Amino acid sequence: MRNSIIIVICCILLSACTKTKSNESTLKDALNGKFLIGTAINIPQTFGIDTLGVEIVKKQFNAIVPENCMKSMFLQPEEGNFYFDEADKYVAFGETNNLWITGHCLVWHSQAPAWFFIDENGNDVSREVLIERMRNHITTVVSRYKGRIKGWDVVNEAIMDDGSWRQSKFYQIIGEDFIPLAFQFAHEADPDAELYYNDYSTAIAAKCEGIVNVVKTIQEKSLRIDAVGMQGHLTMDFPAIEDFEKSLLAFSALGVKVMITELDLTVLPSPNNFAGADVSANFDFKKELNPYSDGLPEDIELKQQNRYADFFKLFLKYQDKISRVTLWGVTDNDSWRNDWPIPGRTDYALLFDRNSQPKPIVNEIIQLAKGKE
Ligand code: 9MR
Repeated sequence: MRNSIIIVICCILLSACTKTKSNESTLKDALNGKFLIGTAINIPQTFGIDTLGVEIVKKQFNAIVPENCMKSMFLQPEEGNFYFDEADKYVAFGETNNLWITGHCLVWHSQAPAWFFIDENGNDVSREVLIERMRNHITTVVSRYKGRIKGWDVVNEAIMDDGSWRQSKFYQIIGEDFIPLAFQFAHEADPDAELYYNDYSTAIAAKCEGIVNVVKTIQEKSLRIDAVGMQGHLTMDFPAIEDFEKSLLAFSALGVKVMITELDLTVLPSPNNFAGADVSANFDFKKELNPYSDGLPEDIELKQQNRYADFFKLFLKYQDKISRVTLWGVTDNDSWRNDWPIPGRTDYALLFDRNSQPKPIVNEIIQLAKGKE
């Protein structure tokens, strides 16, 4: 008799647990109908080697972007020799798992192969040659994934923090026109694909204004542009959320969607208050700049959680203007923040920890999305 009572109690407890489990929400379920929730994926995830990472992607996210494998130095390391193995695998991963697939990025001053800008003598190519190389690269890549890649970061990071033009080879050789031309070529290759301009530190007013002008130029030429990607490489004190909000509204007022791309939040001290995401920045390693190598203190974890929550509250407030929010990596292990702008640090920038477990912020976002906070 006693045994059967114990068995009944166990059964009730078990069923209660199972019930809680099956009621457990995920990011993509909770945010369904508001905006897509995406993540960058790396090569081990693309190839299914990082099985825990892949599980998180499938369970929690409904959109992906390739962290590296579609940059031009990887796709076309030598003129005319395209290497698509990893990009093909990336697109197949997205299709198999029913994810919104973004391509990143067609035109970027960084991670472009050196040959792109020079002739056989090492001199800068002419404007005509560079336009032709840009057309060929964009056309080849976009046509290959026509109808499969749903949106492209066409131009990445062309404006400086002060609003001026970045003196990239694209700008120096072609002039301001390189942006509308890139959008034109991408649209010609896949008229149904969404096209985006993507940049970091967009909350800086001058930079925001520079980007607004870029978008207007594209629109004045009646070219397609669907969204501005506000890269969300946040620090604990940059940017002020009010500034982020102002920029979000300025972009939205142009009649395009806003996407929060590349979201992560470093908890590490910035050397010389450095912020942004300029990949060429590099500072020497110092022990005091790597304070959490043995674990993150609870108070810092909570501060980070609150700051993440504040940003998600903002995203939810403007869900009608935002089409996608994408994290720049799955777990803290994957994050580029561990190696930038100082190599070899231990950062905690993402939503899932080094053991592939969701941090408390994941549930908080879910509750916020359900309107429970
Ligand atoms: O996270 C990416 C890192 O692994 C690469 O080494 C780096 C250079 O290609 O690019 C990082 O991703 C960048 C993105 O493509 C564009 N915006 C800034 C991102 C962080 O640097």
